[in-house]
Amino acid sequence: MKVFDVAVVGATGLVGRKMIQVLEERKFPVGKLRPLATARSVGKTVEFNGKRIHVEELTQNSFQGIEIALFSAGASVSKEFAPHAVNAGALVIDNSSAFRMVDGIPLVVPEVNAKEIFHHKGIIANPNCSTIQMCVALKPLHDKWKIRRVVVSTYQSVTGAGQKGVNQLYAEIEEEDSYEKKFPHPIAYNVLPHIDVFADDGYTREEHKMVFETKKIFGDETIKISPTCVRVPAVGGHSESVNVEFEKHFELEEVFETLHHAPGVIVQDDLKQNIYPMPIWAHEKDDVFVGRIRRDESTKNGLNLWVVSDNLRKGAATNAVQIAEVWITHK
Ligand code: L14
Repeated sequence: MKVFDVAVVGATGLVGRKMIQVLEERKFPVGKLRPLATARSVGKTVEFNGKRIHVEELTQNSFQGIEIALFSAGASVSKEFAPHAVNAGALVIDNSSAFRMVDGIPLVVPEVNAKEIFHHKGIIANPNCSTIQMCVALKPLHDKWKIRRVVVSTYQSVTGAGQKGVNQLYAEIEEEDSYEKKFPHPIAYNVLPHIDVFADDGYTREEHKMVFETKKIFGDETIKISPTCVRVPAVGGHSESVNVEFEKHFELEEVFETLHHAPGVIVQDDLKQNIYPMPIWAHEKDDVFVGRIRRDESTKNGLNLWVVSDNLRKGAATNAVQIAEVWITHK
């Protein structure tokens, strides 16, 4: 069987480590694995298929012989080093926001627009985590009833902000006095309507991503999206309250049926047993969980959903590895 030499850039970060774990779990045909990170992380090791592998310093020459490079070290690292990986002949799958909205660069959720994978010119962008899980849940519904407008509020895990975000939550709970503050306010016992940085229009960049990336992934500029992105002291995944207005009439049973058969979706909706999606259940799973499925009686063709997924997995590492899996089917 053909195997592929794979680099992971940002190998010691939360997403980078998850990428390596997911490559192993899904038995991706890896020849050599090359974990790359900034000089600070050199000396660390990662474990892959029972072997300890030393982390190497990321340089322009890191990509010799590499066929697939998974990037998750932030947008500035991607902008600087992805071109070197492409020049070395690698396919870059980039988890940062650097290239997502660049014309001609595919932005892919395999359940939605896998065919875009074959139009790449060296780089494929992995969408924002909140956007991925919403798109997986909405795509099969959009196909049937055509979405006019979405109002979404997110409840995002501290893991989205990386290890420092997780550390701040635990340090505050443990009442430690010295720790690096990742968020501008306490996150323990609190809720912050603020993810990524503010833009000039009063929205955050995270909210912008949900609007623009969804349109690009669906290939449909007509979908209207009104987002509010919120950090909550959760760890296992992002949650979203999603209110949808369709063009066409639907029956609620058809929505259940459609989601039940949708790829990557698991319906968790048994109110008598208090079953609905939660981050503690989504944690370490690769699916998108959908529940609280009910009609919005306040408008025509309205629907409410609650959508939860592990943002480090389907929202990042798993989606990236799934893109690579589709690509190698044609190699
Ligand atoms: O654009 O802090 O992929 O939760 C996703 C995680 C932006 C920040 C992205 C967070 C990031 C976000």
